[in-house]
Amino acid sequence: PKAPSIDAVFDFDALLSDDERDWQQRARRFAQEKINPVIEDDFENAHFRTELIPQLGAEGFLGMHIKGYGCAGAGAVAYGLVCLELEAADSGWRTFVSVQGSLAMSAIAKYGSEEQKQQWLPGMAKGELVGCFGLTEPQGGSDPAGMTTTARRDGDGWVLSGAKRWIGLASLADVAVIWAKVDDPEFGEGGRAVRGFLVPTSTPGFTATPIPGKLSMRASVQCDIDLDDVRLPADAILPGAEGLSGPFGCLNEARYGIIWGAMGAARSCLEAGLSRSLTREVFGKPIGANQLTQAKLADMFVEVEKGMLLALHLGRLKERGALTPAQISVGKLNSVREALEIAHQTRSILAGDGITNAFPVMRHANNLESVRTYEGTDEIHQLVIGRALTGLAAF
Ligand code: TGC
Repeated sequence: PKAPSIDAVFDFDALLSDDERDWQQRARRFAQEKINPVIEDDFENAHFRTELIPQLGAEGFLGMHIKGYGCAGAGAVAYGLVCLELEAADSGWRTFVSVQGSLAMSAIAKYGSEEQKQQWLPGMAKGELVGCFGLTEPQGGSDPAGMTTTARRDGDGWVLSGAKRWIGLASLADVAVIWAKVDDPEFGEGGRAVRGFLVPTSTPGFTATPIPGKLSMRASVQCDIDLDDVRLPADAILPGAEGLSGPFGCLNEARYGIIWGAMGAARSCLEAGLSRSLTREVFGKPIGANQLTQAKLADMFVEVEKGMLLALHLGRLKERGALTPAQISVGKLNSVREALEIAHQTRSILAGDGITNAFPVMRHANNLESVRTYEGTDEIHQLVIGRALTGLAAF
C-alpha cells in the first residue's frame, strides 16, 4: 500500500504564491539530490561537506532575504520554506544557512558601513566567503548581557580579548562577527556598550577550534573561539549597532528561520513513520492499521500542519514588518518542542529499527536537542512569552 502524500491531505501549499512554491521546490530538490544521499555517512563520520556551500550560493539561498549586494531579496515566507526543506534533510544544513545568512550576513547588512557591505556581502551570497557570529560565551548563552569579551582602544584601532563558544562555522569562516563590550564612552556606554566587530579570521590572535564529541549536529561544525589581543583597525566596528539590540536583531532572523526549519525535521520523521507503518506487519497486519498507531500518526500530522500554519502566520507578519520578538518566541518554542515530540513518537513506530541510521529519525532527534538549546532555549522563550503576557520580567 502507498500512503497519499501528507501535502495532499492538508494542502498547505494552496496558501503559497507561485514564487514561494518555486523556492520551496528548488530547495526540496537540492535537499533530495545533494544532501540526502550523503547525510547519513556525513553524520556518522562527523563530516561537514564544504563543497555544498557554493552550490547553496548558486541557488540563491545564502542571505536570500537581503536586498542588493548579490542577494536574492526574497520574502520571509520563501526564506522560511527554504529553511524547512533544508532541515528536512538535516538541521546542520539549515544551521549553515542560518549562521551565514540570518546571523553573519544580516549583521553586516543591518549594521555595516557601505564599505563593509561591499567588501563582504557579495562573496558571502555566492558562498565564496563564509561568516560566523560570535555572541555566546563559555559560561552560558542565555544572558549575553553578562559577556566578558572586551574591545579596548589602541590608538585609532581596537584590541579584542575574550572567548566565545558554540560558534557555528568558525573554524572555516573567513570573517567573524564578534560582539564585545567597549570601554570607550564615545562608542557607547552602559546599556549601549556592546558593539559588533568584523574580524577577518586570519587576524593574529584569532583561533577557532571545533568542539569534539558532539552527538548532535555531527554533519556541521561548532567551535570555541579564543580572542588573544586581536588587533583591528578603526573601521572594523559595525557602525549601526549599539547595545544588545544589535545581536538580538540578528537572533530574531535566525529564530524565525528555525520556526520553519524544525517543521522540516518533523515532516521528515512523520513521513518515515507513516511509510514504515504500512510495511511493518505485527499481529498479522500493518501496524498502520492499528488504532494506537493511527492515533500517533494523526496527532503528529496535526502538529506538523499547525506548526506550518503558525510559521506562515508569523512569516506574513514579518513581511508586513509587524513581527515582534514575543511572537518569534511563540513560534520557536512550539516548532522545536513539537518536532522533538514527533521524532520520539516516530521512533516508537519504527521500533528497534528506529535507533539505526536506516531511518533519519534519531539523527533528527539528536539534532533537535541542539536546535532546542541554541537561539534561545525553551525556557528563555517561555520567559519572553511570560513577560509579554504579564508585563513582568522573570529573568
Ligand atoms: P535586555 O538586556 O534588557 O535588553 C537589551 C536590549 O536588547 C533589546 N532586545 C531585543 N531587541 C531586538 N530583538 C529582540 N529579540 C530583543 N530582545 C531584547 C532590548 O529591547 C534592549 O534594547 P535597548 O535599546 O533598550 O538597550 O534583554 P532582555 O531583558 O530584553 O532579554 C533577556 C533575554 C533573556 C530574553 C535575552 O537575553 C535573551 O534572548 N537571551 C537568549 C540569548 C540567546 O538566544 N543566546 C543564544 C545565541 S545562539 C549563539 O550565539 C550561537 S549562534 C548559532 C551558531 O553559531 O551556530
